Amino acid sequence: MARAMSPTATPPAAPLAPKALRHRRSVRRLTAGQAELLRNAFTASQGIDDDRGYQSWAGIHGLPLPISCKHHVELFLPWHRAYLYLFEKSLQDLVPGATLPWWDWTAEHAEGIPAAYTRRKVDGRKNPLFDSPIQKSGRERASQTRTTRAPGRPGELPTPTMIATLLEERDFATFQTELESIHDGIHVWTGGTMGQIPVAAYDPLFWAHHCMIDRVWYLWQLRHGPGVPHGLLDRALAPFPMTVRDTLEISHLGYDYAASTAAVGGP
Ligand SMILES: [Cu+2]
Repeated sequence: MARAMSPTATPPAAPLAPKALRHRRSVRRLTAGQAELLRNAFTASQGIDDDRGYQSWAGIHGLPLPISCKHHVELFLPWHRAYLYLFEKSLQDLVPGATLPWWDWTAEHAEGIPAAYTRRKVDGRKNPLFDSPIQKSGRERASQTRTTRAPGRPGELPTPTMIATLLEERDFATFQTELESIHDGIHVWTGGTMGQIPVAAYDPLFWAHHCMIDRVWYLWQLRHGPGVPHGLLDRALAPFPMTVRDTLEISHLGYDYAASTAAVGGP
């Protein structure tokens, strides 16, 4: 409280108080402090064995069975939005102020995977964004104890023009199918764990990749509105307690995408 309230002033009604939005930012624009929050949150999550921890969250996407993620179906974008939203909340329970950053692979066209994810150590400590263990029940093969990557050449990543063209598409179903196909390409380009759906989400880079996908959907919604066919709105996004309708407005979910030109704003 910065100012004392006069005794006669009416206190503001709580439900009308504006909800503070948490800003997701580009990986390359994180301040040192924001990057540290992110690493601390991943380290904390990776250190928890029960269903609040990283292994459990990663396992929802693929192995252990059932494989819940929605790919190549009409719920691809809403399902992954719910997934990221709830995982991000789990991180914020551990480290308040942590938000998922996006990996803008179009801007990384010349560099490939952002340095925040490729350094083994930061400040003498293990970098939790570099890799992650894969729990026993999550492995496709016994030897698959940790995540790996085998990226292609940076020049093979999508260009900004490809995304600009995609954003002109008016039809949601077409847009979603094309965005998913670009998304598939990044998984394959990254290689290793990310290249295989049953284990992809164990790689910490998965979340930054999907954050970019979610952001591109948001940019599309800014232009074209919700756009999702009516018949989909009440579809459930199992195993999450959410429907497609719940995912349409990101400000209702308490987050926003920071403009890519600045990294300002509170957590
Ligand atoms: Cu994916």
